Amino acid sequence: MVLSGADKSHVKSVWGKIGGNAGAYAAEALERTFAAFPTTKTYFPHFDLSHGSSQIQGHGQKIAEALTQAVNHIDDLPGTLSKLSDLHAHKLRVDPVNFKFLTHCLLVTLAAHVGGDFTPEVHASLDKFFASVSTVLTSKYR
Ligand code: HEG
Repeated sequence: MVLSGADKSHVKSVWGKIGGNAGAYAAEALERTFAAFPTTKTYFPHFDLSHGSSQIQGHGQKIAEALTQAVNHIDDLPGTLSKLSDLHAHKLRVDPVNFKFLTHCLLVTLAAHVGGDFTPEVHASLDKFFASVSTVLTSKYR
C-alpha cells in the first residue's frame, strides 16, 4: 500500500481536527468492534467490556497514541510501529482479519464525528493509512 502525498496530507489534516478526541474516538471504535464483530472479544478475556468501561477507555487512549505516532512518522511506519508489530504478532497473536474489523469501525466512528470533513477523498486516504498500519502490525504473524 503506497500512500500518495495527497493521502498523507488528508490523514494529517483530519487527525489535526480530531485533536484531543482521538482517545475517546478510538475507545468508541473499539466498543463498536466488539459489538459488530464479537469474535474480537476473545483477545480481551481479561477486560471489562461493558459500555464505557475504564479498560476500554484506557485501551482507546493507547491505540490513539500509537496512531498519532504513526501519523507523525507517516514516512516510516515499519520503524515507528516495530515494537507493536512484535507484540501483536508474536505475543498477542492477533489474526490479521481482526485489523480489518477494527479499521472498519475506526472509519465509521470518525465519519460519525468529523461530519463534512469526511469527504470521499479523506475516507479513501484514511482507509489506505489504516491498511498500511495494519500491514505493519500483522507482518510478522505466522
Ligand atoms: Mg492492539 C495492545 C495498538 C489492533 C488486540 N494495541 C495494544 C497496545 C497498543 C495497541 C498501543 C498497548 C501496547 C503496550 O501496552 O505496550 N492495536 C493497536 C493499534 C491497532 C491495534 C494501533 C490497529 C490499528 N489490537 C488490535 C487488534 C486487536 C488488538 C485488531 C485484536 C482484535 N492490542 C490487543 C490486545 C492488547 C493490545 C489484546 C493487549 C491489551 C492489554 O492487555 O492491555
